[in-house]
Amino acid sequence: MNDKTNSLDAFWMPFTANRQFKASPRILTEAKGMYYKTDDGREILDGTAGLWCCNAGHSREQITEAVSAQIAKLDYAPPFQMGHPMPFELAERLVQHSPEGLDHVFFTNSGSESVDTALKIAIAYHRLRGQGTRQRLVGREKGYHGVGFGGISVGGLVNNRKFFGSLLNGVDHLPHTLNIKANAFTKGLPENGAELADELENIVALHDASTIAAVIVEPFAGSAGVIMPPQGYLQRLRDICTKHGILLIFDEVITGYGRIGDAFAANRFGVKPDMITTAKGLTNGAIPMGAVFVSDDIYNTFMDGPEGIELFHGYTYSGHPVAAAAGLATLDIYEQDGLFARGLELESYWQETMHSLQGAPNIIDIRSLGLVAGIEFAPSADGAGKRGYEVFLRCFEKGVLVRATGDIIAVSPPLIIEKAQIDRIAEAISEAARSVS
Ligand code: PXG
Ligand code: PLP
Repeated sequence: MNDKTNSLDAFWMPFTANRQFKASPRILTEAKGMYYKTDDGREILDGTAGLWCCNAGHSREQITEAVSAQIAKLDYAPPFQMGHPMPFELAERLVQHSPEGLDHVFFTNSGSESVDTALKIAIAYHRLRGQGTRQRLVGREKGYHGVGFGGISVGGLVNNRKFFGSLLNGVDHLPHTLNIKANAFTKGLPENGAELADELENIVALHDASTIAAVIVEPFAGSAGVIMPPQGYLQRLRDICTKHGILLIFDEVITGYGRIGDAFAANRFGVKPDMITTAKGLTNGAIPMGAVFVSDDIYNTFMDGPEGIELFHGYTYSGHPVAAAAGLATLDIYEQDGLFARGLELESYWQETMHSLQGAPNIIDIRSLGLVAGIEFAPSADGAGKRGYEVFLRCFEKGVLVRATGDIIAVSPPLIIEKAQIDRIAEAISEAARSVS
C-alpha cells in the first residue's frame, strides 16, 4: 500500500476551491463554546455557528452525553413499518415550538432532503385532493434550497444550477428582494419592496393557479448573503397563495431554531406557511438531521386517503435514534437557556455594533436582524468575490471565523454569544476592511 496518510488529496471537499485550500489549508481540530481551535493551536472565535448550525455553542455536554447513551442503548432501528421511541418523542417536543396548526413532522437527514421532501409532499397532496394538475413549483431568484435536483431547480443561485442540466420541469422564480439602492443600511426589514410578492399573481396569470403546487422561499435568504424580506412581503405572498390554493413553504434551514429571536421566522414574522423545512440547528449541528413541519390539513389529507402506505417517501435514517437523541438534548438546552429569545434580547446591541461598520472602506450595505448580519463590499477591480474572500481570510488570521459569499460577509454566531465577543467580530471585520485593498 502506498503511504497516503498525510495526503489531503483523497477527500473531495464540498463547495470548496480544493486546489487553493489544499495548498494552504485551514484545519479546525477542536471546538468548545464560542471557540474553535486550529491544528496549529490558535483559538478562533466562531462568528458563523459552524455553518449556521451550532446555535447553542460547541460540544455541549448534554448533547454529547445523550448521544453516547443512545448509541449504546439502541444504535439503529428500521423506520419503515417499524418504530422506536425517539422520533415520536422529538416530534412531540418540536411541535410545541412550531406555529399553531403545523403539528406534524417528517424527519430527514439534511436541509436538502427536507426541501425535496416538502416539494414531493406538496405535489402528492394536491393529487390526493383530486387536483393532480397542480405540479408547478415556484422558487425565487437568489434562493438556496440545498443541492438535490428539486432544491437546485427551485433555487436561484446560478452556479448551483448551470452545470447540472435541465433540472425539474415546470419551475418559475419570483424576483429576489435585494435592492441596495433603495434600502442600503436598513436595520431590520427594509421599507421598500413588498410589491415584489405580486409577481406571483403574474405567474398565476400566465400558467393558471390550477397548475401550481407550491411556492418555496427562505424567510430571509441566507446563502445569497442575508437578504431580508421587505416589510409586508411575506404576508402578501401568504395572501396570494391562500387566494389561489397554492401551498406556501418556508425554508427555515437557517432561520429555524432561534436565529432571529424566535424558534422559527414564521413565529417572528407572524406569517404561517403550510410547511417549514429545517435541519442544522435541530441537533446543534452535532449529528445530521432534518425535519419538515407539515400542517394538519396536509397531514390529515394523507391520513384520510387510501388504506396502506400514505406517502411513498422516506430515508433509511429518517428519525435516526442517535440523531433524535441529539435533537432532544439540543431542544432541552434551547429551552433551559432561553436561546430562542436570545436573538431578540441581543438584537439592538448586535445591530448597533454591526452597523457601526458603516463607513469602513468599500462597505456598500449592512443588513441585520436577530443574530444575523450581511455586510456587503463593493467588488474589487480584480473581480467579483475577491474582496469578500480576502476579508474572510484576514478575519481568520485575526482569530475570527466569518463566512464569505461573493463579496458579502455573513455573520451568524452561536446564540450564546456575549457582547464583548460581538465587539470582537466587528473589530476584526473593520480591521480586515481597512487592510484589504
Ligand atoms: N435550505 C436552506 C435555506 C439552506 O440554507 C439548505 C436548504 C440545505 O441544507 P443541507 O443540510 O443539505 O446543506 C440550506 C443549507 C452558506 C451555506 O454558506 C448555507 C447552507 C449550506 C452550506 C453553506 O451560506 N445552507
Ligand atoms: N441507493 C440504494 C441502492 C439503496 O438501497 C438505498 C436505500 O436503501 C438508497 C440509495 C437510499 O439511501 P437512503 O435511504 O440512505 O437515502
